[in-house]
Amino acid sequence: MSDEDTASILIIGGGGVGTIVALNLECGRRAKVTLVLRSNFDRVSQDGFSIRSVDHGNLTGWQPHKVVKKVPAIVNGTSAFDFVVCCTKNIPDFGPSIGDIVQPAVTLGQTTIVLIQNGLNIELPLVEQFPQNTILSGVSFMGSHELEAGVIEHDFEDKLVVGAFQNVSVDAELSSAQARDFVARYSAGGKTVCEYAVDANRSRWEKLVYNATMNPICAVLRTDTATLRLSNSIENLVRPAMEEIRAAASANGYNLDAFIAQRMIDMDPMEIFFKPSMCMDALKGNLIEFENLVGEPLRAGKKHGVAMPVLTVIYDMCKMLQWQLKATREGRSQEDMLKVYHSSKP
Ligand SMILES: *[C@@H]1O[C@H](CO)[C@@H](O)[C@H](O)[C@H]1NC(C)=O
Ligand SMILES: *[C@@H]1O[C@H](CO)[C@@H](O)[C@H](O)[C@H]1NC(C)=O
Ligand SMILES: *[C@@H]1O[C@H](CO)[C@@H](O)[C@H](O)[C@H]1NC(C)=O
Ligand SMILES: *[C@@H]1O[C@H](CO)[C@@H](O)[C@H](O)[C@H]1NC(C)=O
Ligand SMILES: CC(=O)N[C@H]1CO[C@H](CO)[C@@H](O)[C@@H]1O
Repeated sequence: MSDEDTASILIIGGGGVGTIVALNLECGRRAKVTLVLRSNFDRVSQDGFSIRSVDHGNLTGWQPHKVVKKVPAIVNGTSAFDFVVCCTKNIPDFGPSIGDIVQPAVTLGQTTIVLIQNGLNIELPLVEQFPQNTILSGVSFMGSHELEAGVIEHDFEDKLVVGAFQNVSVDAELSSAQARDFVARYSAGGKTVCEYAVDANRSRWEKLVYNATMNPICAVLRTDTATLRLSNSIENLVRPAMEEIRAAASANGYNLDAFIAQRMIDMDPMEIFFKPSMCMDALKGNLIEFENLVGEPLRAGKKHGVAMPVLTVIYDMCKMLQWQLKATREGRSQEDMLKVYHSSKP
């Protein structure tokens, strides 16, 4: 553990969002950041990051306190880290779980785990795996991506909402104090907006009005949000899907305002023909985050009897798209696929 004023923070994931989170925490001088990199490790450990940021200006050769290639394991039961922050994509239908990824660096009952990821209910598996640790829920509104290894373009201002995820076995006051502490450290540089929220679920639902609808529809069609508007697909497809999310949010205790669908429809300037993140992932052949962005809100709505026919179709389209992406990545042949199909039949 480090002294009171400088927390030792491990950040997992040094892509668009994780790198800016690291940069912002270090610029406040109340955090010493170790950043876990994967594909860009060689490039960054040699030359540092090249960053073009709306909040921080242009930097070349930037590195946090330390970069590492894999999640460091705790030594002799004491964690070197006050916070472990996860900024990776969250794809529960593939690969190791987020809990297993953070696990080596977490001291039970001590380390605070922060998720800065998209989607609903992503905290639940962590609460189950680490019932004695504080889990913080972070919702980021920044726009930032990696153009090539180690080159980051941060073009939409950082705004982060952080709240404690409540669990009976962790003292509520302690966990909200930890949320406020993280917010203070994140705000210390004075270059970004970071807000404490009693309940970050509300921000998650708000984001889903866009991310469970426009985002997957663009991914399935490999198109942009301007094209959805130009082709008159809003009234029969996009808006009804958005209203289903609003109804599901309301059934779960979060009343979103009546104009939120229109705001989300108008959000991206037409001129930029914006392709949302899931579409970019599909175009690059990466897997999509559809379970937490579409599946969870769908299940949460249905649990309360909300009719969600449009979201159900979007969800199944995503399932097919994910299946296609996996088959391509794994180079499965049609013959192999049929073999699996026939052998799984009774
Ligand atoms: C950063 O670099 C870009 C070109 O790469 C330039 O257009 C922009 O003005 C620079 N911004 C600052 C704050 O220096
Ligand atoms: C861990 O504990 C063992 C036994 O107490 C000790 O020999 C070793 O030096 C410790 N390692 C570190 C890195 O502190
Ligand atoms: C807290 O975590 C425990 C252990 O996983 C779980 O049984 C319990 O339901 C959780 N409580 C809340 C309020 O989420
Ligand atoms: C957020 O929603 C989940 C269920 O989806 C619930 O367990 C949790 O208590 C809610 N609120 C907070 C502050 O965590
Ligand atoms: C992962 C994801 O879907 N992110 C998108 C969520 O919505 C914002 C806009 O609110 C997009 O910028 C992200 O790409």
